[in-house]
Amino acid sequence: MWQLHCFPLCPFSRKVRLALSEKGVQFTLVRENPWEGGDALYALNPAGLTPVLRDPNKPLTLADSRAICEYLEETVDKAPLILGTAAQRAEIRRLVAMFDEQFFGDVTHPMLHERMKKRLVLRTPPDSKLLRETMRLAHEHLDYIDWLIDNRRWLAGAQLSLADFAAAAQISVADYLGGIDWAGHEEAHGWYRVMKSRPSFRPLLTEKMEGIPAPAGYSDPNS
Ligand SMILES: N[C@@H](CCC(=O)N[C@@H](CS)C(=O)NCC(=O)O)C(=O)O
Repeated sequence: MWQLHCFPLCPFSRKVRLALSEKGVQFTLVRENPWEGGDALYALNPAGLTPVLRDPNKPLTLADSRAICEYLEETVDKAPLILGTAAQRAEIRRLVAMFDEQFFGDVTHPMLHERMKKRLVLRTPPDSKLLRETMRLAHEHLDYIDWLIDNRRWLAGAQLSLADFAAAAQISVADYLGGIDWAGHEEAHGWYRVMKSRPSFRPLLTEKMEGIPAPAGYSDPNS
């Protein structure tokens, strides 16, 4: 069976977990703390990053969430997530890249640093000025999701796609860390409630990161 090396608040691992579940692929979780720089993770992925997806029986080791999702798309027929015409697939990939890079850089990464790493590893208080700027940038990203949902059924078009899972994975981590304020974002909030209510999302929402409690409403699909 596949083993996914990850930690609960890794947004890229969450995207892979959602893709695996949507496609009905069985997997188990193997806990990694990439910030510890352990040799075992570097042996699996020379970049030292999670996620890594490994099948010890084949043996086959895949690293980088986009490479992993593309592999799953090419090898599992069920529930295509990069679908449609070439232009539609390009739009899905554009949005996946945007959430993986811009949203992560502007919002998820600073939230993880300020509210997870400083608490668990560095043992220093968060920088409130930086957190305010992160929340401001989160609003800009949510404005764009509002616009997409005003104009499309799902983020990339008429079909549910990997773009929705990439975005929801990033938002779910930022939300766990208190970085999402839905005020003024009815469209984005409605879309996220639908994503949260999918069976593939349930295991993510009930999982906890030790030492960091999730805020009220985080795991409630109606909230
Ligand atoms: N492009 C990579 C990014 C992976 C990544 O940045 N993973 C983070 C965790 S969210 C990591 O392992 N960071 C190393 C650290 O925290 O020291 C992917 O899509 O898989």
